[in-house]
Amino acid sequence: MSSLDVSAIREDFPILQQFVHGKPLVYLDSAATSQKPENVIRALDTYYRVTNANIHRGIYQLAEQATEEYEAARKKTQKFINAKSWREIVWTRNATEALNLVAYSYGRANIHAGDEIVISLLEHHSNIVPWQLLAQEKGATLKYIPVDEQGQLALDDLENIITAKTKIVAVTMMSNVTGAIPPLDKIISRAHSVGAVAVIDAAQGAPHLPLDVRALDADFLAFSGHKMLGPFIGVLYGKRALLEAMPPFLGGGDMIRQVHLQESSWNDLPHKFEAGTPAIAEAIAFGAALDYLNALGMANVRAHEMELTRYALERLQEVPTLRVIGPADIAQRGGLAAFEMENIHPHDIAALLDRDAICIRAGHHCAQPLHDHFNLSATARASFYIYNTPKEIDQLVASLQNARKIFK
Ligand code: 7TS
Repeated sequence: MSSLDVSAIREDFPILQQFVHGKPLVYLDSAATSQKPENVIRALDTYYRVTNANIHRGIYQLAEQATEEYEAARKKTQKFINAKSWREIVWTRNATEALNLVAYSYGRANIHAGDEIVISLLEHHSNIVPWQLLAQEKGATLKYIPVDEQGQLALDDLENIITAKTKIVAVTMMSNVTGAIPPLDKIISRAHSVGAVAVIDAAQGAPHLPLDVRALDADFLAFSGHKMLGPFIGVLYGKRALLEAMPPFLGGGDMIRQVHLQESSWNDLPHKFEAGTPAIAEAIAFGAALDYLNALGMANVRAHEMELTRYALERLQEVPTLRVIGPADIAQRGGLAAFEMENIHPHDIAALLDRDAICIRAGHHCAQPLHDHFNLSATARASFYIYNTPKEIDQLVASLQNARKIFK
């Protein structure tokens, strides 16, 4: 019994009605990008048919309406993550750009030689490389919170990793490989006890888990709209006092108050961080995606994914030589299963599954240090969302059994 009415949900996703290679599409790659419901597609369509104008400058009806809808979507985002103010919500291209914004703007103003930046072995490259660049430029040290054998963060030594020298702690809310959901409260309170800021990569967390930035006490938090039913747009949340004190990231129109020949002054938050014409239609349609998720309830989304994951882990055990990585405890993991199979490369698994119209991902999933740690060059990964069913997991397992026979 699902917490969601999945057959009704599936009706809302046009792409899921599709046949690939003559078979119904089984989409198990939502960790890469989610599919989009009718109301999001309609919001994009309506924007271009009815409202299209540039925002924040036109003194005419269309421009005012576009601005109003764009800013209304920001307020929906504020509510969705329980931020204190809409000024704390900055639109970006994606989670990657949001994390880079923090590394460039906050990082370059606050990190000095000898400082330490702490991240974890679970991180996606988006939450590794910006910190490497910052540490190299400033002569700072990059340290890693290790993982245990189940692919969950090991916090036993946290006090020796996050120290008085630590200025930034940047960790994921959910691993896109092991699915691990780290105990962020412990990490954030340790960061704050040494005066460091906590940056949370919620690219996988925000789409799948209830999220309250104030309860979490995150200083910065980044996520991508496209992984949570929305279009290609990203969000950076930052505590207002921190954002106010930060220098701009990109310069240009909209982010300024006044421009003179040699210097300029900056616009109010959040516009200071939104140079140039933003992704207006995408922001508005992201608001529609949040309407959709709010109507389902994030607690129900989480419960549905826990049920599916429990079923998937159980059924995948039936496939000989298949080994799933990640925590065994469902409460500690999100809705995905990365795995390896003896004698079959993950790319071959994905290619064989594609013949059955099953979409999974194969590779290092932009988490190469984690794969290196486990001595894996690649894994195959099935990831789940609100529209996936136990029947699709049965199809996945049948197709994997068939792949094993072919490669035997
Ligand atoms: N952080 C995590 C934890 C992610 O899983 C991803 C994307 C990102 C950051 C970057 O998001 P972007 O929207 O800025 O690209 N993860 C994946 C994935 O697992 N497969 O494709 C993209």
